[in-house]
Amino acid sequence: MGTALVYHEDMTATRLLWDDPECEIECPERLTAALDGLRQCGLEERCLCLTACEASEEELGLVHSPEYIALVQKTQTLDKEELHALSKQYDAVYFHPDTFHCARLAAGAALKLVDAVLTGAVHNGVALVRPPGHHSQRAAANGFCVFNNVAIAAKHAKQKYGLQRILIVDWDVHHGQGIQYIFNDDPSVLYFSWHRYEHGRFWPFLPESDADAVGQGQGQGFTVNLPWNQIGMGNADYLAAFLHVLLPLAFEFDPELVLVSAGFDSAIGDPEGQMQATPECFAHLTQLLQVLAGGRICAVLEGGYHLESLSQSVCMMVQTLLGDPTPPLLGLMVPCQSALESIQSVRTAQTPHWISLRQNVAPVLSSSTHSPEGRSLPLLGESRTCAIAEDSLSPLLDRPCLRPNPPVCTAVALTVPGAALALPPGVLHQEGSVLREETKAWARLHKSRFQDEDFAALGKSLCLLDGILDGQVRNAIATTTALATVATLDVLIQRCLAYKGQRVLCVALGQLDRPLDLADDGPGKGEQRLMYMCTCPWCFLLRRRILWLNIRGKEAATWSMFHFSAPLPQTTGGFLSFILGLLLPLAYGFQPDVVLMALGPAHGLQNAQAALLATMLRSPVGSRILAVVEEESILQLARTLAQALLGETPPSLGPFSMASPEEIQALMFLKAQLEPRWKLLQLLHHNRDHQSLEINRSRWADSYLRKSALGPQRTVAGDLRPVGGPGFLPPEQ
Ligand code: X5A
Ligand code: ZN
Repeated sequence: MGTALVYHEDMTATRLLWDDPECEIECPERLTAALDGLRQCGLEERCLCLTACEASEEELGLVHSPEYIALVQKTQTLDKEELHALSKQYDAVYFHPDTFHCARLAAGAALKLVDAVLTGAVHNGVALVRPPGHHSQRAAANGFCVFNNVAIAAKHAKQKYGLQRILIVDWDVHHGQGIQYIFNDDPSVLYFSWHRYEHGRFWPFLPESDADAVGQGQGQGFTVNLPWNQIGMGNADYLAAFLHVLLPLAFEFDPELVLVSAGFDSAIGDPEGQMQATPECFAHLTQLLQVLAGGRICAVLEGGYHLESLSQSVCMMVQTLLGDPTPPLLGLMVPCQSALESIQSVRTAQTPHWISLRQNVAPVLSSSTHSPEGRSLPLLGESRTCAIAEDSLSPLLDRPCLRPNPPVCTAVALTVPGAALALPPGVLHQEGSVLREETKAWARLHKSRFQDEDFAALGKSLCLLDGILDGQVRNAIATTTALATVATLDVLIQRCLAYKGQRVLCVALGQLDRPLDLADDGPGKGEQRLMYMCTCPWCFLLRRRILWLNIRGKEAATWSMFHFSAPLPQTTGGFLSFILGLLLPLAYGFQPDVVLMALGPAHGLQNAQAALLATMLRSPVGSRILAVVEEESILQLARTLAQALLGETPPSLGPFSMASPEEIQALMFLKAQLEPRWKLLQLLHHNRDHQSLEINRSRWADSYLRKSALGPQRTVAGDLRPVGGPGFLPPEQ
C-alpha cells in the first residue's frame, strides 16, 4: 500500500508546431520539470511507479462521441498545415501528429490510477499527464485539452466498480467546464471548481462558470463553482474556500472516491492564474482531502505553466499523499474581501441543496451563551511599559520554514497495563525517563496534584514533548491520572513556552480548567489578576502564545481572544461545523508549533470523533500533536488515536445529521465573538482594516517572489510571524 505515480514518457511528445502565444505554455517541459522535481526530492522512489497504457476506444467512448474520437485519431496522419487548420476550429487548442497517442495515454493513465486505488493496490496516487483534460467536451477539444481524463476516470469508476458517489475537486485555476457539462445532471458526481473568473472577463468567459450554476435536474447542487473575481488569491483564500465551502459539502456528500483535477496554474508565479498560493498550500489542500473517501485520492495533472512553481507544488502534493507532515503555510492568514464575497456567493447559491450550509444562521446572542460577567470582551494590546525593538524580537520569532521529517512517527507512553496491546504496529513505546532538574522544579509547584507515580508519567510526557519539539518524534500519546491532568498540561505548556518562541494550541476536552499559573491575556477570574500581569510587550506577547479551547459543558463562553470554551456537539453536522467552521480556522490563524490535545475526565468524545479531531488538527501544525489522555479512557481510545496520528483515515462519524439549534447557537456565538480578530473565521467581511491588509498582502507577495524566488530555503521573516499567529489581527493600538 502506498502512493502510485502513473506516467509514460511518450506524453512529452506532443508540442506546438507553429507560433501561437496562447498555446505555447503547454509544453513538454511541464512533465519533465514535475518528474525531475519528484526525483530530486527522493519522492519518485517512494512511489509505486506505473507505466500508463493507452485508453481503449470504448473507454474514451464513456465520455466522447465516436465521431470526435475518429476525428482526433485522423490527426495522426495530417501534415502541419492541416493540423493548424483543424486546431483553429477549437478554442485554445493545438494538434500534433502524436496528440492522439498522448491523449490516449493521458486518459489511460487516469484509468490505471483509479484501478490501482480501487483494487486496493495503493491508497492514493497521482498521474502526470499531457495533454490535460478538464476543458474537453463530448465532441470538442478545448483549452489544451483533448480527452477529458478525469471525467473518463469518473465514468469508469462508476461503471466498473459500481461507485455511487464521486467527488471531483478541480483546483486548476481555470473552470473545467468540460467536466461540468458531462456531469451537469448527474447527482453521483459532485464537481467542485474554483477558477479565475473576474466577473466573466477571464477565459473561457462563460456565464455558467459563475456560482449560480449549480447543475440541472437530479444534478442540482452537485456542481459547485467558486469564481475568483480578482487575481492574487493566496493561501488564506484557498484555505477559507476549503473550510467554508468544499469540505462541509464533501463531508455531507460522503464520497467513495476523490478525483483531483490537479492543475497548478492556481499557484504563485503562474502566468495564467496570477494567483499567490505557495506550493506548501497544495500540501494542505491534499491533506484536508485525505479525510474523505477513506483516503482514496487520485490526482490527475491538468494545468500549471510556471515550471518551478509546478514542480514544487507537485512535490508538495505527492509528499502529502505519501503521508509526510505538512510544512507551515506562509503569509497572513486573512482572506481578502473579494474572496469572502465569492465564498458567500457560492454558499448562497448552494444553500438550498446542502444541509450543512443551512446550519449557518445569523448569530443569535442569548443569555444561554455569554461572556463571563456579561461584559464585552476585553480589548487586548494596551501595553504601557518598556518598548522592545522589533529587531530584538525577530531572532526569536524567525526560524526556517521547512521542518525536519522526524525519524519516529508516533510514540506512546502508556501507564495503564494492557493499553499497549491494542496499538497498531509502527508506534514507538517510550519506556523510562529521567526527570530533569528544571522539570522537578515545575512539578514541585504542583505538589498537591502530583502523586509519586504521577512523576514517572510526567517524565515520560515531557520526553515525548521534547521529542516533538526537537523534531525526533512526529506526534505522541501520553497518559495521566485524572487528578494530575491539569498540572501535567501546565508543565507541558511551560516547557513549550520555554522552548524558543513556541505557540501552543491546547484543545482540552472534559473537566479541565486552564491552569491558573498561565497568565491570561485579559481580565480573567477576578480583577486582581490584572495586578500580576506585567504589561511590557514581551510578557504581553508571551500570553498570546497559548490558545486555549475547552470543549465541555452546555454553554459556549469566551474569556479572551485566546481562551474560550464550547460544548461538545452531539450531532454529526454540529461536530463537523465545529471542526471546519471554528477549530480549523482558528488553528490555521494561530499556526501553533505544537498542539496539546487533552482528554480529561468526562470528555465524552466518541472514538470516531476523537479520530477526526486528531486527524484534522494535524494539518495546521504539521502533525506535531501530543495527546494527553487521562487513564480512564485510554483503553478505549489508544488504538483510535494512534491510528489517526499515524495518518490513517478516520472512521465515519455516521450518517449526516443536522446540528441542533443549541449547537448552532453556541457555534454562532463563538464565531461572532472571535471573528473580529480571527479572520479565517469570517464568512462576510465588514472590516475597516481591509485596506491596510491588502497592502500587506501584496507587499508580502512581492518580497516572496523577489527574495526567495521559490527557492528551497524559505524562511519566515519576523514581521510576517506575528506572535498571536498569522491569522490573528491585533486591535489598533
Ligand atoms: C488545462 C488548462 C488553460 C487554457 C487557457 C487558454 N488550460 N487561454 O490550464
Ligand atoms: Zn488551467
